[in-house]
Amino acid sequence: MKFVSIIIGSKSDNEVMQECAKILEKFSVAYEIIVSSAHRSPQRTHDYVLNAEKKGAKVFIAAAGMAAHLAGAVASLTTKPVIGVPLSASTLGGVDALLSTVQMPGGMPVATVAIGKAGAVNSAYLAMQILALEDKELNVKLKEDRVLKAKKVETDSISIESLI
Ligand code: RP5
Repeated sequence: MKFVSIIIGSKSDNEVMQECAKILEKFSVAYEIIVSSAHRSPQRTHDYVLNAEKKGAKVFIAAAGMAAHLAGAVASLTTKPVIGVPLSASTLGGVDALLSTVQMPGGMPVATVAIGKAGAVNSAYLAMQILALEDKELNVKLKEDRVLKAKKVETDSISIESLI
């Protein structure tokens, strides 16, 4: 079965990454979420990625904080698209994870999104946009979502004008 694989570096990353899971659920996209660390459990990460690909993972989302090598490690194990979510888990506020995740060498891409909650949400949307290349029904849902977002901007503008 086709699904999105979400790997988080620690249980402490789960709360933010539930924002990603919520969006996938809203669009009825199958996913699984596991804890596996590039540093603390490299063998588990290795075995999981190979197995997940065999089971039908089409896109990987890897989220980690601090010296966040998880997305890069996942990218080294698969040619499926890997989305990296840098998380704020230290006094550096996620900039450490951002640089660790985004600065991949040429030929080993990690599509890196924003730090924290916005990145978690965008990782879900980006994963769905990738799946939607071959899934017309999902593509329609994503287009409808954009229409709703545009309508919301219009509604918000009206309430601001009425305050003047
Ligand atoms: C990273 O270190 C994890 O992704 C997490 O964001 C951070 C801190 O992990 P814990 O010490 O909370 O397990 O590997």
